[in-house]
Amino acid sequence: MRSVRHQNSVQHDPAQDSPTVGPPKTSAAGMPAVLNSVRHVGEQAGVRRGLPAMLAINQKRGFDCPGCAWPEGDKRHTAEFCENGAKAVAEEATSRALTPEFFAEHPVAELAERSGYWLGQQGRLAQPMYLAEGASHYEPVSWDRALDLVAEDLRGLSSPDEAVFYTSGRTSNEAAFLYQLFARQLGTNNMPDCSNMCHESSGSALTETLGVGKGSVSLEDLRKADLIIVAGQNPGTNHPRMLSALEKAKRSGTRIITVNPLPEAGMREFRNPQKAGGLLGRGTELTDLFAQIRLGGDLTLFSAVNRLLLQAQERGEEVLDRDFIATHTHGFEEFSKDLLAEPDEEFWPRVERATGLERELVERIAEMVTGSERIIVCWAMGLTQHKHSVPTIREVVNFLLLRGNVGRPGAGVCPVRGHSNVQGDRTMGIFERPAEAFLDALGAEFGFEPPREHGHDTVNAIRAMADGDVRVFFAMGGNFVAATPDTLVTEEAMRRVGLTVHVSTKLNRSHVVTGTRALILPALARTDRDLRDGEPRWVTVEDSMGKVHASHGVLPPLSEGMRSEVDIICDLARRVLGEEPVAWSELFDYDRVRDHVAAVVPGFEDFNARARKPAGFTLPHAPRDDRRFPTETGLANFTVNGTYAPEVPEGRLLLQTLRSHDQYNTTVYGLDDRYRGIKDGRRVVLVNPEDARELGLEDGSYTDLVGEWRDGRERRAAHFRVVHYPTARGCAASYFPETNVLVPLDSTAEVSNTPTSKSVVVRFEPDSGAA
Ligand SMILES: Nc1nc2c(c(=O)[nH]1)N[C@H]1C(S)=C(S)[C@@H](COP(=O)(O)OP(=O)(O)OC[C@H]3O[C@@H](n4cnc5c(=O)[nH]c(N)nc54)[C@H](O)[C@@H]3O)O[C@H]1N2
Ligand SMILES: Nc1nc2c(c(=O)[nH]1)N[C@H]1C(S)=C(S)[C@@H](COP(=O)(O)OP(=O)(O)OC[C@H]3O[C@@H](n4cnc5c(=O)[nH]c(N)nc54)[C@H](O)[C@@H]3O)O[C@H]1N2
Ligand SMILES: [Mo]
Repeated sequence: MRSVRHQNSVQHDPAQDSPTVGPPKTSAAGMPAVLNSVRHVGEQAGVRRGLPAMLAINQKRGFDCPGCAWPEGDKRHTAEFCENGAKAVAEEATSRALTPEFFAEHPVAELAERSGYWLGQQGRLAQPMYLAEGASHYEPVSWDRALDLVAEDLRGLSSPDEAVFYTSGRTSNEAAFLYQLFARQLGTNNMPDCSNMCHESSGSALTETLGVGKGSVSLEDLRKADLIIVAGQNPGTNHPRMLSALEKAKRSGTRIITVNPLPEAGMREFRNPQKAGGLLGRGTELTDLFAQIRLGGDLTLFSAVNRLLLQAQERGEEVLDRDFIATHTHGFEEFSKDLLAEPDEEFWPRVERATGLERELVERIAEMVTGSERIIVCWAMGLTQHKHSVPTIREVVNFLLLRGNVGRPGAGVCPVRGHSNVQGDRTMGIFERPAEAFLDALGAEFGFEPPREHGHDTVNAIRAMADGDVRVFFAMGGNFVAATPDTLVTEEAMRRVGLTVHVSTKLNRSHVVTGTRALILPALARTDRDLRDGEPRWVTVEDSMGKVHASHGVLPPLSEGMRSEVDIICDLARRVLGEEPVAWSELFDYDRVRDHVAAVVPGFEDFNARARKPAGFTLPHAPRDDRRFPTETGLANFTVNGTYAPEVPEGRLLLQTLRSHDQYNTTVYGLDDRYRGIKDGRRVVLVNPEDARELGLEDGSYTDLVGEWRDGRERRAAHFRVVHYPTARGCAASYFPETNVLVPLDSTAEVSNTPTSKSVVVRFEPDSGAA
């Protein structure tokens, strides 16, 4: 058997093994957030780079924050950022660069033993590096040679489907558009992206029910809402600027229901760091009602509320928007019949089991709903990463449709996106299952026939790699082997690829667990000034609310060896495909790229002119704009989803894998999770004290987590400190990527195929020791 060390495939430093734990915080932001921002920026970037960067974040002539996809309002503060935005910028704007000497000093085998945190701390990638077959070290290589190497392999494929083109969500619209054009001109739709692991369930559910896979609300709508439900989301850490929007809403009378297994500090009290009062510790209580739900209980909760609404209507209370239902929706009768079929004695015990919530609390939620004219539901990974995520989000849509809460001010769906341009990348065509209309328009604009067969998503790409069917793996950003599930399976799969190529900004695990040969291509990032022939270029991004705007880098790049993503794609594409029918050598000009986008992607007419407006422009959204629903029925669809509770055998808990306050996905900024009271370590598992007592897990003791899945294969994550924590009963929580080793590749959501990162059945075994 392999040693435990190798089973904990995302390596860690023993020095990080002894976290200290204090009580969780009950408020978020305030002065500690500001101090932390300053510390991170100071340590990484210094004053000379750090200060100009901080002043340009989210400003109209500055750059879009590389943190989350939360939109900017029209009025900007001088410092339009949050603590975690500051950390994202500090990480990118660092003044440390990785020299060829660094790679000469550290063999790849040694780098593979380092933690992701350590790798990221070493600095920005600064010149192309090549790992030859059988070599122990990366060596510097010229851009020409690097791109020739990739071109040779791509030209040598027996089918374009032997290549996979992954995308993470920071890529600009311009780069994403060219990247998908390149893959499709080459002849494949193998374009998995981080979205497959993120909001794919939202896209699937919303497209089927409303006809558009995106959110339907604006910042203005949040302020106008009477009720906002925040389910399965931790904005205090992951979308801190959303707290200012919620604070504004509260001030104009909005009520907030929070649905979460964890009492997250950010949803309790917010101390606005942009205001003197907030800095002095005067905060706003955000949550009016907290539903501490069990993991995976949301489908059942929304079904229960919907049933209460239907029953009230039957009693003659006019709680439904009957006009809206009659004019704009399809499937109401079937939905209503199904949800009312069971008698209460059978229905409610199931609700209580699945949600852990009492009937009385669900009834209070229903009362708040009937007392609210305008309702918005916000959600993130707590809703999207379960087996039944798509039915869950469809049921959220049912909930909103019942009272006509789509397509009018102050109401709608608000899936809160992760990466700062993940939504734009999909709009630009990064999708393994592109719409026919998109392919038609693309083919017509450039004069070629795009491939029609669907490509691999993230999970299927890993399967294809494991089967030895992938010869070139190309990643535009991201950290594929660390972000994906079933780490050991994925790493083995990656090692079967012939050539792995990563266009990246920072060193990560995917650079050290590679195919037979590997290339690292260093890219300019959001903060970097992008000059070509002395002329500055700028890109565009789309935020979570469908607003497109410009982003201008401001900092001089650390090294001349970095190139823009667009330049890398164009230079590679012309080597592989020549200049016909796509004139790749002309596409270094971003205005030209935008003209092509305008011709291919609906909503981008006159792109160049509109992107030059300081506030950008908002993409059309048929349900929001005119209550038009471009679904198969031409109406908004009610769907039948039932209820669902994940099965957890005796003596096991359901584990969610989530983010600490000091990380950005696989990028670890630091070792604290301030709001949850954790310091100096990441290998912790949060367990409800009652469950812990039953399982004999003492606070402060160490345990192994063992994943259970029907294939019987052992998945073990060793040496986690038990933390007694007020999470919902039956549930546990721990950080990713350390726990990705436990998420089975085959455990995915129905329809969306998203890994079930928020519901992993685990048992606890005695600590097998520090790695
Ligand atoms: N600073 C920072 N910002 C980020 C990121 C980051 O890593 N760091 N990542 C970005 C990305 S890519 C994304 S997708 C977003 C992620 O944003 P979030 O979705 O907020 O991130 P998670 O940490 O996965 O938190 C999931 C939340 O849902 C709750 N939850 C889990 N399961 C359930 C459930 O079954 N039901 C309910 N009701 N709640 C549940 C958890 O307790 C937790 O509060 O953030 C983006 N922004
Ligand atoms: N268990 C578990 N697994 C999860 C999740 C979970 O909640 N639980 N969440 C999932 C989610 S929501 C997501 S979105 C994925 C994230 O998956 P990914 O997007 O693949 O991962 P990141 O950690 O965001 O990628 C970080 C790397 O991107 C590179 N990078 C950063 N900025 C740029 C840039 O501007 N250009 C280029 N070219 N490269 C750049 C850097 O080299 C950095 O190391 O992870 C998923 N995995
Ligand atoms: Mo994400």
